[in-house]
Amino acid sequence: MNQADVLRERRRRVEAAWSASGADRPVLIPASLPIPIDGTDQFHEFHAHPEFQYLTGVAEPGAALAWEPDAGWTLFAPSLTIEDLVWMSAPPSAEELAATTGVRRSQDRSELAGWLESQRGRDLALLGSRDIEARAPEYGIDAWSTLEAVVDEDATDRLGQALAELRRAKDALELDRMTRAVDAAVAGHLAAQGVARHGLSERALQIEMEAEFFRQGGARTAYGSIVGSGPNSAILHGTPGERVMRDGELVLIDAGAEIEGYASDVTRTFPVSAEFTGIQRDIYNVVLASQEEALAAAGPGVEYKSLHLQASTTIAQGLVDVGILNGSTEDLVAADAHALFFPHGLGHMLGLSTHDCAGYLEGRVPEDRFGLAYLRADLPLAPGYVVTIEPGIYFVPALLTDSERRERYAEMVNWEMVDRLLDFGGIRIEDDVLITDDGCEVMSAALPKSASEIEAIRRDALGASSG
Ligand SMILES: [Mn+2]
Repeated sequence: MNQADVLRERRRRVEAAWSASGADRPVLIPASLPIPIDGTDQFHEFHAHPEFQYLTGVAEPGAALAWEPDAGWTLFAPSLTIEDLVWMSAPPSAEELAATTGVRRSQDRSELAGWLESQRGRDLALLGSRDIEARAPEYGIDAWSTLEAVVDEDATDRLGQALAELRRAKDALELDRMTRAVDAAVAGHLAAQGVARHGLSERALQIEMEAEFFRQGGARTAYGSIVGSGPNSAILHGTPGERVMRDGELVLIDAGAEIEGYASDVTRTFPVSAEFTGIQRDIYNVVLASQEEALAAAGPGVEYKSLHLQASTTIAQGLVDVGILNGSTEDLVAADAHALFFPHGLGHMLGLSTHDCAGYLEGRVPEDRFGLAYLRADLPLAPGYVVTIEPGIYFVPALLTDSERRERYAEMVNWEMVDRLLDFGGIRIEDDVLITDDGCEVMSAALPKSASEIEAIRRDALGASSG
């Protein structure tokens, strides 16, 4: 696979989609600029705008890509001053960028002002980062307002939507990067499962796991790693702290590496000791069954929302079986009773962003009912899409001690049992899934998830550390 060829083909598809949506004006796609940290001479970690990164395959701060219907693509890349080069490493030259991105007309960014000047009188579509409007001088332009460049917001929306839809299906270069990101995530999770033990802090697990991400080629974590032990495992976006884990508790780790801009996003939950307790195992197996059913059903043409509802039904039935819910699964799901314990969506699109673009089909919006409000994808799946499948069951004290909810669900929930489980924490199992022509491929399948496989890993780990 020649990277520049794949990127050229990617841009050809974008041009075709833009032409089909009536694009007759120039488009500018700034990469975005580093964001200063107030009160210091430092910057936040740089994240290129995903639209720029998708179209060029690179993440150069302060660069911009331009497109004209008649003249095609031009890449403007900044060069640094000698003073800058004392503090920063040199960016790739225009020639080097032409070779990696396949944009033959790659120029120094000092040409950008002239390019904009030559578009005078034509309305622009402005995709990518809009920071250029406020920070024009940092792109080498005097001031946005003196350019007489008028941004056509309708065209910007239309072309942005067309681009987002194309980004759903991943091409060979994207899948190569995502596969490496997922492999690094799997290695990191295994490292954490290999060291966890009574008396260790959440932070210690984070350190071992993230070190492995980096050893495996990760450039950074795809998002702030979530490591929650005991009751903390019920905090959906909890950050690891100094809390020390204890035998009898669960640990939930939701973390992924990022490689060349692409995210992985994997969750496993395991016991601090070598075995799950009885109730932990029962609830674990409910979550696992709902996840495996969704994986078995996922494939082209399948509505993501139907997978979410199917998982909700399985979770409701499982909670009836363990004695936490009462009633028919139909009534429980219709009343959103399952969402007291599964208060998020089944998953999301994955790619350049952890929650990648275009999860909702155009015209669809999130429903405001409790059981669906946090669903981040509502569309029919198609080959090449990468999504996460991540059901969970949690005991979130804030939800479960709320008097209004306890009244509304007085009959449907066994509140005495819930009260005994308020410090249980939570269980989530998440894999990254590529939709194929006839089903799906679990990209993170190398990370075991049956209760017995996890217990075998934990037994090995504890045996090794005590021996
Ligand atoms: Mn996720």
